[in-house]
Amino acid sequence: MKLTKMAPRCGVEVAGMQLATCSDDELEQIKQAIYEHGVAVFREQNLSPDEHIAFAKRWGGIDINQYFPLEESHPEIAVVRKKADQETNIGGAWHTDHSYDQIPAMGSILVARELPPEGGDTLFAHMGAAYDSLSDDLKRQIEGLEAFHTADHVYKEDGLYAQTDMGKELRGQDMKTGAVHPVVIRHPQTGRKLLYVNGGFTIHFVGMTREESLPLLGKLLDAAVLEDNQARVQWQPGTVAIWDNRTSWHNALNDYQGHYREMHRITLSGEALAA
Ligand SMILES: O=C(O)CCC(=O)C(=O)O
Ligand SMILES: [Fe+2]
Repeated sequence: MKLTKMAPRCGVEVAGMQLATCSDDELEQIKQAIYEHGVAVFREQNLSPDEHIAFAKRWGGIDINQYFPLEESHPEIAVVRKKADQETNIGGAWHTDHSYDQIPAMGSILVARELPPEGGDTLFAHMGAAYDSLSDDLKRQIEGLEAFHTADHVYKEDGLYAQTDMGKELRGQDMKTGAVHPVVIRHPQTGRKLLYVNGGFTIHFVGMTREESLPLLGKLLDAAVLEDNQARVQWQPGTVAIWDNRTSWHNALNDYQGHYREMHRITLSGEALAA
């Protein structure tokens, strides 16, 4: 097994191993690499849906996504699909998954099933590098601060997705979500300080209105997506990416209009987050 960094501050490419048959020792090494680098890419895996689920179960619990369509014969698998005649994609802005849950998902195992001829890459950004890049003054301002996260404005009946041609595909319009997390968390395994606010689901800081929060939130979001802290996953048939929602954010590029793209996602359970 060989690990190679994808970019100076984010991501790692893992060669010389098959997820379907890896040893416990290899699994442990992969876990640590993902906790540390935020995302790992594995090529030429050709995981069947059953192998996808079996591997996820070796990692830990599976969280069923409440919004995306599920794979009919394997309901543990969410289908992240954009049809050729759809304009909107899933996850096409910087975000981290499930931060609106009190116990957010640890991460996801995303398998490429059908790719457009070109484009459809996914960008990742490292939230430890993002935190490190903040000025001392900003770090002081957010010390001890907490923020409120929800997904209701995104998925509800008249929410952001409902106003697009993705609206009909999604479930869970009547779900109510909301969670408070520290703005700076410590990674549960590595102990590294990570910025934990995102543009998709973070609404306001605790004790401040949305309007009062926006200037500071904007500064943090700008710092979070500095290009120096990013890595880009270019998918190929057989590619699998596994990411850590605490260490990284992601952004699915929507630059393949007129083409079909389908990914299979299993969401891994996480733990409560603390400063
Ligand atoms: O399609 C992708 O590359 C990622 C979409 C996304 O945001 C997700 O599956 O969580
Ligand atoms: Fe996502």
